[in-house]
Amino acid sequence: MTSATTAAVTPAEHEALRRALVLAATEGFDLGPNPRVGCVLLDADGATIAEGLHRGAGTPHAEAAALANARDAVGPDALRGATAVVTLEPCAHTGRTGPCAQALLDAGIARVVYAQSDPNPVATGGGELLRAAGVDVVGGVLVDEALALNPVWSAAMELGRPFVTWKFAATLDGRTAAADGTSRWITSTASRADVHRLRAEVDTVLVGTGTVAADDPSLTVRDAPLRGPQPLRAVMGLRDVPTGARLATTGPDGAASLHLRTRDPRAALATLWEHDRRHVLLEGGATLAAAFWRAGLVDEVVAYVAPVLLGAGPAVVGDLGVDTITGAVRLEVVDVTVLTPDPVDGPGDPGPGETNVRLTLRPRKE
Ligand code: AOF
Ligand code: ZN
Repeated sequence: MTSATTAAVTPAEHEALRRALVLAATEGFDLGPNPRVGCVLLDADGATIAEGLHRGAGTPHAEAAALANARDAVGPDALRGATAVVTLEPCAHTGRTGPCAQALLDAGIARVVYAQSDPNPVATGGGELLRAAGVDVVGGVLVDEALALNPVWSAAMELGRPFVTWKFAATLDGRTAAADGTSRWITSTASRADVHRLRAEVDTVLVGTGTVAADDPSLTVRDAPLRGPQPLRAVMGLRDVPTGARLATTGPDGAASLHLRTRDPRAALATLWEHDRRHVLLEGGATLAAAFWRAGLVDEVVAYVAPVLLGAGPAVVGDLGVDTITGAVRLEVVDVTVLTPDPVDGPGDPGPGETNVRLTLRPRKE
């Protein structure tokens, strides 16, 4: 990995990289299998020739978009000796589109400044390829900012599997239903709306076949703006999914479902990875959640907690194999948000109009 101090780049390059980060953050597509990437091309005086950004899998990469824009604006010759400033190391692979490192070389680019090294093992190597061809290459500038642009994508690429967020909604004593199975309404309208916002941020929602049998959930995004396709509705387990199950039969156009016939969380994630999935929202139930914890495959927790006590009923998570306090699974809290009721829900009404708390947590790294 190459790292660099800001001294290795000119003020114009530094400014261009900031501009590329803003471009990617404001106009890039932050869902699906690919990262948000921005690119700015500078002439020898540090003036901007053209900009480009990536708009989602299958569309041109940021570098290719910037090169095309430059050719339209000033013609191909203006690129000889130019500098490309990119938020991510240019790719070296032929995937959905061609290799950007080669495209930059072919255009006559003399210098490349990038932020994050490409963590994708399939695409990495562009920096070396360019350097070997005689291009002046500086990587590792504004890395934290570039990582913040694609935190889930970056984590998934490092892990080589989808990033897993476990979501649950429960009473203060960690129960998801009463002893007789009834569960309406434990969490508030605001909590339930927030779950839809959360679903709209992931590419896959995963439940066990037991949850399908018990609750028949539809698992679609309904009450939140959808910026991309509906998440894939994946079901894991050996039991059959009933032919009339909501998640297999109903849903808006493009809301696909997939049955993973495995009990092994790692195998399930490997299959989802093959389907280009980067972010899985684990939504139930307790046995499935326990299996993911036992396999060390939970990366984040989002907990909706209602001010309700039941004292009996199913717990949010099954047996974790913990029999003494030193074996406890310890998490750290990264965010606490109070979800206040909307006045139309009737503040103080049991259930819909109550105040809930959303906790975001991460497993502690030993
Ligand atoms: C992008 N946009 O601007 C850059 C990317 O599936 P492909 O062929 O589109 O390749 C995706 C990989 O290419 C991605 O994981 C990343 O490693 C690299 N660079 N990808 O989608 C871009 N520069
Ligand atoms: Zn590329």
